[in-house]
Amino acid sequence: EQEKTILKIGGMTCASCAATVEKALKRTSGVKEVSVNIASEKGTIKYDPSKLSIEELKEVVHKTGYEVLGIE
Ligand code: 9UX
Repeated sequence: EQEKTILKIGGMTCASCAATVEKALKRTSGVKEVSVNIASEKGTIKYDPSKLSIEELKEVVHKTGYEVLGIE
């Protein structure tokens, strides 16, 4: 099972910020693919919805110190 979501992420001001968010998501169980784009401030995530929810994905981002501004 796989779903794709795009999170709008706030507070990333450099490429290192984006890498931090990307790494945190990548090591989360149930996350299949992650791409965080600093310019668009969007994180595209493919994940298994039977393993984790969008709320949990948002929490991972929040715990890295950035904000989830919305879901697309
Ligand atoms: Mo992005 Mo930071 O710079 O200390 S990782 S602002």
